Amino acid sequence: MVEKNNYDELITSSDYDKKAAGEKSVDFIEDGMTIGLGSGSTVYWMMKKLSQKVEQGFQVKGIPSSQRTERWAKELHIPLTNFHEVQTLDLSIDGADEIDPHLNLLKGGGGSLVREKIVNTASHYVVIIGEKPKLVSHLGNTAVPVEILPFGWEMTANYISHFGCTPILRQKDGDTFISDNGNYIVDCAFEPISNPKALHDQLKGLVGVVETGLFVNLADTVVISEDQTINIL
Ligand code: ABF
Repeated sequence: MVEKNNYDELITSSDYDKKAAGEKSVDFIEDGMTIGLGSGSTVYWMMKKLSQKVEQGFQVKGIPSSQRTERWAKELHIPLTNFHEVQTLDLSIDGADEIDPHLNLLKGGGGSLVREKIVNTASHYVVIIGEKPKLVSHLGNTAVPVEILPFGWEMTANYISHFGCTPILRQKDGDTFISDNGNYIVDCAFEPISNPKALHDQLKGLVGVVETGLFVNLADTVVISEDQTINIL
């Protein structure tokens, strides 16, 4: 595996392959590990490859970060566990929407950010599977998802707007999107985010905010393709 630390070089090349990167990320999983199973289509390819190794006798147990991931794991016969049984994980493998040069992430496009952040935080090592277009100089090309409580959501959204965005209540199939945790998500478009941690802390401090899609200082490695990874510079 060629380890790349030249971020700029990676951000320009065009050859990426979601499937290949997802499958390559399985190399980080060792027999006997407890793993966090992320969410999203890229993670699906990781899980398909992992299920083949489980079929060959690989012993792993996973905690899913969304109900969709849990369904995939059951379909693919990947053994599951939960935080009642284990409180720390050896490794998490997850996707992302944006990845900056410090491996800070913008996540939550799929609406699973809260459980993803819990699973990632519980892990000793976090591998993100990302594709070239997701590598950005600053987070904020797309809106930041913020999970908020339904009670008083309009007040919470108004507080959020004071930080320079117009929170949009996420919809799905013509109705308000409800997360796996029974909460709402507002998508908040900010200018390019120069300090993701500061913005996360500001948002997280607001009454009614459950979690943000800004994942700061969590990722350890990003797998870009079958022969390219990025580690913390
Ligand atoms: C999850 O899946 C989310 O945090 C992120 O928004 C999404 C990425 O989806 P995909 O892998 O399909 O691009 O990781």
